[in-house]
Amino acid sequence: LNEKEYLNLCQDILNHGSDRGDRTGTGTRSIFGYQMRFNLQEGFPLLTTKNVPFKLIKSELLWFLKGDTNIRYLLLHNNNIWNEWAFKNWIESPDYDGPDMSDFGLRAQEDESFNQQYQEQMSRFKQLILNDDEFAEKFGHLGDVYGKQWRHWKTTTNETIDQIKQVIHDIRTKPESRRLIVSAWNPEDVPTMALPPCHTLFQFYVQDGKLSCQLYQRSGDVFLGIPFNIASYSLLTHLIARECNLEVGEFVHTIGDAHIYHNHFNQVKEQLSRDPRKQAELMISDDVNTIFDVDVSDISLKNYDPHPAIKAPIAV
Ligand code: UFP
Repeated sequence: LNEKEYLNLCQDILNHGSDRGDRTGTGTRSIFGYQMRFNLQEGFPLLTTKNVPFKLIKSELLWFLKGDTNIRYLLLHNNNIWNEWAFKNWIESPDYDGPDMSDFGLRAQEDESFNQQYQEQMSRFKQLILNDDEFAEKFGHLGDVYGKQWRHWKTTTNETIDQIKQVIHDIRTKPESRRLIVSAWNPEDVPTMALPPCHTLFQFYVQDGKLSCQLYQRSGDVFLGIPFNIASYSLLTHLIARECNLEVGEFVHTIGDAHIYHNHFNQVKEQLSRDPRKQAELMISDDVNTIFDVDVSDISLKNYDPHPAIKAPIAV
C-alpha cells in the first residue's frame, strides 16, 4: 500500500530520529537518508490519512512548468503557499513602512497581538502584488527558484537551457539513457534564493513502456511539506509520461534530512492513528495536447475521500 510508505517514515523518525536545532529555531527530530517508493499504477498517492489540498499542488506545479517565479500567478489561483518567502523580501526592503516584522514566522505563533499585525501586513502585501504591476515586479519574484532553473537555466555564456524540454526530448529519443536529469540546485544562485531548492534534482527511467521518476530532496518537513512533494512529483511524472506517450511507473522519493518539527508531534500521532483509505485516481483532460498548455481545470482527482485536514504551524 502506497500510503504505508509515508506512515512508516513518520513512525521511523519518531522512534529513531535525533532531536536537533535547525535554522528556523523551532527544533526538529530528524533522520538522514530515507527512501519511499510509490507505485503510480496503484492509484494517485495523495495521502488519505489527512486531507491534502490538491488544488494548491496543481497550481504550484503548473507555475513551475511555465517557468514562472512570480507569486502573482499563485495568488490569482488562490494559492498562498509561497507568500511568506516573498513577504520576507518586502519587509526587509527600504520600501517597507509598516511595523517591525522580523522573525514573523515564530512570533506570529507565540504572540496573538503580533499575529494580528502580521495578518494585516500580509493581506496588504497580497493586494499590492495582485493590483500593482510595478510592486509585483519588484517584490513578487522569489529569485531563481524552480521555474527558473527548470525552464531557463542560465549558462556562463548567457544562454538559457530548458531542462524540461530537453529531458522530454531525451526520454523520447533515448529512453535507456542514464542521464535523464533535471537539476534545480545551482550553486551560483543559492545565496540569492528566498529558499534554496528543497527538491534538488530528479531523474527519469523508462522500462516496459513505463516512466519512473526519482527525486532527491535535500530537506523534508515530513508533516507539512512531504505530502505535497509526493503528490507534486507524482503529478509531474504523469504529465511527463503523457507527453512522451508512456504509462506511469514508480515515483521514488529519496530524502536527505527527513525531519518532523517538534510542534508537529501531536499532529503526526493523530495522523498515525488513522486508517488509510482507497487512493484517488488522477484524471487529465483529453483536450490537452501538450503539458505546456495544460490548465488547472484540465487536471482533477476522482474518488478522493480523505480523513479531515490536520492544522499545524509552518516554520519559516
Ligand atoms: N520544505 C519541504 N518541502 C518543500 C519546501 C520546503 O519539506 O517543498 F519548499 C521544508 C523543509 C524544511 C524547510 O523544513 O522547508 C526548508 O528549510 P531549510 O532550507 O533550512 O532546509
